[in-house]
Amino acid sequence: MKKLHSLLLSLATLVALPAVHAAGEVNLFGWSEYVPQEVLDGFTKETGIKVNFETYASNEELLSKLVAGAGAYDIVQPSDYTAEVMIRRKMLAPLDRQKLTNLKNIGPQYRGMVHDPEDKYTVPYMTGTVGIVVNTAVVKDPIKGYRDVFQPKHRDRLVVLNDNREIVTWAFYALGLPANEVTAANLAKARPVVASWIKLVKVFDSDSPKTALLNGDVDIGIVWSGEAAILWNEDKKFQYVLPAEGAHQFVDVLAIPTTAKHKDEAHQLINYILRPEVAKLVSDKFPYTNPNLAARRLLSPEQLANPASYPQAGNLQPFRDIGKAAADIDQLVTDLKSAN
Ligand code: SPD
Repeated sequence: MKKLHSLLLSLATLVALPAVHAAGEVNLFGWSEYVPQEVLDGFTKETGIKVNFETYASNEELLSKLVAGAGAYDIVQPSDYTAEVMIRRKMLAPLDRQKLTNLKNIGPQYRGMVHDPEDKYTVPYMTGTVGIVVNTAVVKDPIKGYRDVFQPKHRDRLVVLNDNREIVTWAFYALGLPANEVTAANLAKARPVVASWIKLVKVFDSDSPKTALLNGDVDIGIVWSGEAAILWNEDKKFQYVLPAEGAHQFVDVLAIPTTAKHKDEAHQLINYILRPEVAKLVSDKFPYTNPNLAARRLLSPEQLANPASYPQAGNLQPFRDIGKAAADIDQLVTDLKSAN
């Protein structure tokens, strides 16, 4: 009888094997054009853990898909202000610091930031700015800020991010309004400005705004700094300008949703990405500002001299959680785009 029992136990272990295999995967939901496939392949090669990777192009898309597919994602990559929203809504799990031994590589200036003051839920992945790219072979006038970009003479020569919060905030900056004071009165002031700007845009693209510039379809863009850095690497005629009126500085983070089913694997992947040589691969492919100072030490002087990746100065401001006003921004831009 004892023998039969132990046989049954061993059989049960065998039957349970697929469950062990199922734990050997991790579902990453990240920004498009941001996580090199070779990083994920390197992790799988070393650990045997399969990485399923889905992408999004805006924080709003991340939030809605995460709510709809709760449990489907183990790591997400929100921007700082969206992480703030997720922490408030209890959508993020506290991180186990003991499993994140490489956290020490993140620079002190990127720790204890306003979106996660105790570094309880988030790990900085990449930081960057939103600025203007000018094809200086074509555009000879000085472009210093948003009002220089959105001029009738540039109609159909512009690409901008397809990001409602960004677009409305550019109008706030141009009007001298604080970026995070999204009141009904301020939105009413921004509305005619955004309406006139939208009419001039040829391409709205958050995934790869560089493409329209590279193809020569447009001459000026308002884009993520990493996109601008790639353009500058391609051709020095693509100059990056941080708008004088103010520019958005973001920190995109890695975090684990409370609903994640593979939290241990998620910690392993985050810790892997925090390795200097792995974080360097991210910079090589997507040259944003790397908050991993140990990785930065591995970059070439040319990489560090890229003015879009590592800008010298600027009037930089972070976005904050603005609660329900985010929906008002979406409504405003959706209305104006459909009226266009
Ligand atoms: N393709 C990667 C883009 C990353 C942009 N993150 C910043 C978003 C701020 N709204």
